[in-house]
Amino acid sequence: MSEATGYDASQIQVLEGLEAVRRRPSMYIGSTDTLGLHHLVYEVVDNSVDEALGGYCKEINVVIQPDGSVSVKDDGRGIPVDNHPQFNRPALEIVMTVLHAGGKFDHESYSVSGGLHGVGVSVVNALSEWLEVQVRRNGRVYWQRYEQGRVASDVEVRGTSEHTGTTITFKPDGTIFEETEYNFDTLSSRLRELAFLNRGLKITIRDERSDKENIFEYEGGIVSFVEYLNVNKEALHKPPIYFTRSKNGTQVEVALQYNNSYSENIFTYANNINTREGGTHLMGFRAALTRTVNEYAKANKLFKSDVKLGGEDLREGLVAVISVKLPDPQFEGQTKTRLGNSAIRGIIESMVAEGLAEHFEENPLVATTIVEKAAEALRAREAARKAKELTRRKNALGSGGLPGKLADCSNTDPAKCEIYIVEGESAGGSAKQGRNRHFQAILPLRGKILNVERARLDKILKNSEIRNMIIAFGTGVGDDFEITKARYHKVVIMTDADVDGSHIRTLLLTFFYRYMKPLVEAGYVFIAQPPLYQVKKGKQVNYAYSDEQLNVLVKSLVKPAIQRYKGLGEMNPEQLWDTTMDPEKRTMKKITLEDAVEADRIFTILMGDQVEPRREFIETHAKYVKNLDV
Ligand code: 0RA
Repeated sequence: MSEATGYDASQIQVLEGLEAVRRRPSMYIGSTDTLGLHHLVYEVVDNSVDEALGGYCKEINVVIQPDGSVSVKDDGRGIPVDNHPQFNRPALEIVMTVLHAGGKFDHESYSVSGGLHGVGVSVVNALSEWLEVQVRRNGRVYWQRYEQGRVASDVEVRGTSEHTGTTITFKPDGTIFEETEYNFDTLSSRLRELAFLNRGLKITIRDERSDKENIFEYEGGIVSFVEYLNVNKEALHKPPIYFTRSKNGTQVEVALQYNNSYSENIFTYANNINTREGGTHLMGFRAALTRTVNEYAKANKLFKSDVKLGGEDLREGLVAVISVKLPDPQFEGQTKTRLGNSAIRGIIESMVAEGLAEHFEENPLVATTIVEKAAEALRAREAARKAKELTRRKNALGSGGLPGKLADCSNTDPAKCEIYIVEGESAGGSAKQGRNRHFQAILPLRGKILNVERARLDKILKNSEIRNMIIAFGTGVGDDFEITKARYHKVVIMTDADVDGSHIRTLLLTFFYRYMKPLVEAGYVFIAQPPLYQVKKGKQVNYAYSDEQLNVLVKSLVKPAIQRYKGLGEMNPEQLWDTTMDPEKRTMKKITLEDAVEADRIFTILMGDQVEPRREFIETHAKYVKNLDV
């Protein structure tokens, strides 16, 4: 940059701004782990999507380069390059280097404020080892390079172009991020979601490291999204219900479809951000759904007596996507993913009630199907209530009412306590002897637990293994689940390293995911990693936790004796402690729920009642299924 004009007071401000981002990156992108790393891409893509929302951009191409950089290309208007009067520098440079300049000087689309997104591309620039931007605009191609957020070259004209658009290529700074490798599937999931949410927008992703490619383009928008979520389930009506309404600058789009399962799956978005913690738009939707279906049933005399369907009855088998676009969204909650704008609740409720009522009038068959499904759920709920009472009463019995099979720990501080769910009575016995009884509790499971994907809560609660878990955890279950009552902050699944063990693990994870989701979200669920082999040479005993480790050990020890562990039961208590339970030495896999869409699909496929998709999934993901860590 030119010394004479460039380095004035405003430039010093710029450097201070970006320096603040580099000093405290988590304030701007949430974290510097792999989540934060992926947020860099989302931030750049969001800017391109903003162009699409304004009607200026039709296609976005993301490429993961072999050198670890990522490029995001769009065919929007291109970032303005003319001189910015306040800074006396090209607008492009300001957008890339000034915090919150975001650049939308004149913008009227729903760009996001607050939350993790919408912090601006300058944040990505600040956290990149280098970043290059190319702008196609005014018949020309412009280019500029930055290093760690600082201008490394003036804006250059590098040719001509008949098109408009922006390409941003950046390499995340390895001195800031703990992890710098991009995951194709993680990026793909978010890009697919964005393509669903923005009907007709074409988003492609190519991985130059592996030659993988995905193209996402959905003419059906969120209707396609609901069909995608339901693809392995049996829909009760086709196509999904869809309507959209706008009022005072707030737009709502709703697609929903019931299936014959018992779980609910609602995805809500505010300005394209997945509001995992729900919020006022979700409350408005729920209230409208309950009210409208009850009103329809009453007006059409579908019930003999005075039946009232509850909100929970209408959730059974419901798959819905709710997408609202609003000015100035307020994001609240622990992960800033709950929509807080209080006025939205009423607005959404009235818009959804109107849209639904209209759809029911025009499609009475669909309306009756939904009423019948909910009425059946109501009957089952009555039965479930009785079963739950039973669990609760047992809970209140003497000695804390804990299950007889539970070997509890003596510490009473949940944050320090762990519970091992152990496959089989014999392994359970070893674990009880080998554990540290101060903070480790053991609950052995007899055989397999019930497949919760194919049963209602009332039946699930009749299963004694499941009841024992609920009582031991102390949290309750389903709608009554309370994370603050958890008696352990680590729930460790410990099963054999064979097909049965992996099946039991999946059954348990499905149960936690469907009925104790906050437990998973809180990061309380772990999978123990017992060794696969014992490798012995004379008195020296080693353990291998993978085939790779085994190979290394065999090479270094020369002619050792190898024992393959088929089950936990083959280890004595001391070995079990040493290899799998001792916090000083063990490794455990934490279960995360980064990608709820994918998790739901996997559980449906693995545990649902359609055989064909499961066979296909297992054939194509055989290795993954063996090690399922959704
Ligand atoms: C500032 C103003 C305008 C567009 C943009 C920024 C813009 C930013 C990005 C980031 C990635 N792709 C982008 N595309 C556009 C409005 C431009 C105008 O008024 O012509």
